[in-house]
Amino acid sequence: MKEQEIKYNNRPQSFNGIEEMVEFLPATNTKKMEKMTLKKKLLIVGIVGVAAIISLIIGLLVWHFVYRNAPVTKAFTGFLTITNKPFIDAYENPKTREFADLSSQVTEVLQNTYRSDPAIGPYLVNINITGFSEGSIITYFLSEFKVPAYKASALDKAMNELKVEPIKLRQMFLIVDAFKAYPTDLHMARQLLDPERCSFYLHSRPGVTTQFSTPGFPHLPYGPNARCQWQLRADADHMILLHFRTFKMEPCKPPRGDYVTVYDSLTVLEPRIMVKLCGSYPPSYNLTFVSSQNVMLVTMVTDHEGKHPGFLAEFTQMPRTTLCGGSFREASGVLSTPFYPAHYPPSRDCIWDIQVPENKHVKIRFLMFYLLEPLVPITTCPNDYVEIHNKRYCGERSPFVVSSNSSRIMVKFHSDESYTDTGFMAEYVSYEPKNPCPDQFTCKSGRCIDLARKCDGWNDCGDSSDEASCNCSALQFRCKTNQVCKPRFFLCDGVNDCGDGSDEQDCQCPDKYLKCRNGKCVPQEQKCDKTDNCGDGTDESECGNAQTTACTQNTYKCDNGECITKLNPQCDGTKDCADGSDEKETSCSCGKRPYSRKTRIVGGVNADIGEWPWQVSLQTQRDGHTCGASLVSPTILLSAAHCFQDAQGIRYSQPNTWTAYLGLHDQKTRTSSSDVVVRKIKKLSANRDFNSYTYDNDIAYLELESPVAYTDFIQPICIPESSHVFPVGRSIWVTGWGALSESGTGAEILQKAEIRIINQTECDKLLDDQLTPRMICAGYVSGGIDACQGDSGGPLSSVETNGQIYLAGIVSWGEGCARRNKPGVYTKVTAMRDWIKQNTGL
Ligand code: 4AZ
Repeated sequence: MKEQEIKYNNRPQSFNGIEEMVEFLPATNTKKMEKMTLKKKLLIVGIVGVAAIISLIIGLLVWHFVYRNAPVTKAFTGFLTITNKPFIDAYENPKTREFADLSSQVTEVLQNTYRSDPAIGPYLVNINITGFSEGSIITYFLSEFKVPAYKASALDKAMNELKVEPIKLRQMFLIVDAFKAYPTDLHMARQLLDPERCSFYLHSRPGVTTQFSTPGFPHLPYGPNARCQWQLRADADHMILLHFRTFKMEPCKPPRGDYVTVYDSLTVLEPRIMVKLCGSYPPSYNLTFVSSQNVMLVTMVTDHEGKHPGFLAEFTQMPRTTLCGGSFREASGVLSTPFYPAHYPPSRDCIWDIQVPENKHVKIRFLMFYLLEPLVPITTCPNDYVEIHNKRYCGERSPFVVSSNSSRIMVKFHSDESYTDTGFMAEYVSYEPKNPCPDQFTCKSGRCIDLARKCDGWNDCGDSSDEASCNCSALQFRCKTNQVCKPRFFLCDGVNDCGDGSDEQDCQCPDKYLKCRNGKCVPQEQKCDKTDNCGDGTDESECGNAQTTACTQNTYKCDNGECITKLNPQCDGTKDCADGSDEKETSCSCGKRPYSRKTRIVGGVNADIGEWPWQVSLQTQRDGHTCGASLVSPTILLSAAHCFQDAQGIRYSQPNTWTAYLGLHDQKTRTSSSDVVVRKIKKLSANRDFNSYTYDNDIAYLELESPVAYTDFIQPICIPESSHVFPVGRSIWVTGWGALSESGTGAEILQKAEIRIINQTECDKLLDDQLTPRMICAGYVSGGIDACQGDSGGPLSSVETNGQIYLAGIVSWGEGCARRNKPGVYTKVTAMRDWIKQNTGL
């Protein structure tokens, strides 16, 4: 109402204004008045016109001088070859007279060459010779230009097309060849140029391994805002083998953060980057690189924050060879990229010509395949690739098979001049054309799998051919679209196992109802009404900001006694409790893996070193490894009560029967590995309510004789609060050195298996109603492994969305191991939270 009044009042006022002006003009001499008005009008038009032209000119001048003509700085790094001069050692040291002399000669060559091109010459500011290397003499340079903005792209083009001519300099005749220059970041190039500023020049000697590291390693972390370079050289006709023994940099934060770059060149040349590294790698990761020539450059650029140890690297030289591939005439054999498992060298081409006996056919099984380059389409594979039957393969691939319908197959490998990877490792076998997989199932792809894996609900072939045309058993259901049989316990578990959603279709609540985690349906309007209508907290757990509420078993209790409704608020990065206790450092510094990268292992189920640093091996003198356990503090382990039942005259219930091995990976090295810490047990206490018939309350804690220091291999896992929910579909892992098959022997290397939490009701049906509320079920998703004898007491580790890892369960029991439709049973840690707190104080 008020607004309208204002609008009404304003308008007439402004119209009145104009009308008033007209009215006040003298109305007696209309002619004169018209003339005057015309003159005035012309004058105004003239003034406006002139002003417009002036502004246009000013604008153009501003644009010309400030933008179009404004000088921009451009820098190029590159190299050229001097073909009529021998290399001498003194050229390796920028401080020698010989270096200076040759530098000034090449600078002159470059100056003359640039000047001969009008798109380049006038803009040259500076030339720096950054190094020489053998072959004949390769000269590396940095050239700087100042060029009007509008001529910058012409300069780029001219530099790209520039050719150098043989040049006579005073008495010297330099024949130069193979000029190449690439745009570079001047700031970075200049910083690396300064020899006083963290630059190292290293030459490998025959048979000697030369080490280098980030400044201060291993006692001091590397500095912030660092620009370091290590120029590595080998003798003529040699190549360099560079290996990072330790690599612990800041976790990757692309596109910024700390990174180390390895170049197949002596200077920073973008197209010669072999690898860019960040984060940390476990010692088992083969971080080894091979150059194509006798030089390499390692640079390190760090940002302004973080404290990390850095790297320790070493390099050796070996005679240059481009040999690879070859003729293979045996019935079977192995092939791999040059220097596998080191990264293959850049600029290589190999051909394997494989011919098996005439009456057989041949197939190649790629067991490892890593030809990954950043930002390269894996459909066309333009850079590095393997080519068979005119089809290119690249990227990172899980094991696959390529078959030939003849006795011959040709495998081509190509690497371009930038970015290298681990490469591939493959085996070829000959086979009877009529029976490609004796005693096994032949997948459509030619792969062979165990007969037992046919129709088991898992896509073992990779192309689902093992799951086609199966009769579903009583414990299975059939997916709608692809007709594949899947275990019934996959129904309604929130994961789209069929791919078409048909296994999750009839599980929905009616319209306007919300589905609770426990399967109940409640009306939508009950969501976030501060009443736990589901009975499991679902309808109150995702209500924006954490709200305080009455405490129930489904709410998170803060240290100040208040309870909040938010789902899994612990250590999620947001302070939800008024006192901040859900984010307190003491309870959040757990469940972290020191190594961010994974080792690439053949076989798949071996754990990586340092991947499960809370995993403990509990051993007895008589039996060796007997049970697993999880480290939850410097002195406390959690394990299963049933491991500590006296039996066969052995006092398993006594602490002095046991020894704990922490930081262990391979049982063979338990006494020799420096990563392993051994502790006797001071105190052992099983849950008094443990029932040895039902395995209810299967939990125990052990106290180490003395605390352990946390290392890259020893870390605690987080204990979840009782309200913590582990939803289906999230990665959950079981690990241990238990039996590899139901009646098999234990593993030497720590094993891991990705499994899935299974709906309690479904699992109870499968296990004949043996579950109690203190148990959870989890079944395997692929690989056919499960927890088994010897895994008991070990962790069921849940990787939460923030990457932190929580102890969801403790390996407890099962009907056999990895049997179809017989998931493993785990002690539910959330149900034991109070017992843990009362007994350990944690
Ligand atoms: C055992 O005997 C055992 N498949 C542990 C776990 C499972 C089976 C047996 C689960 O310690």
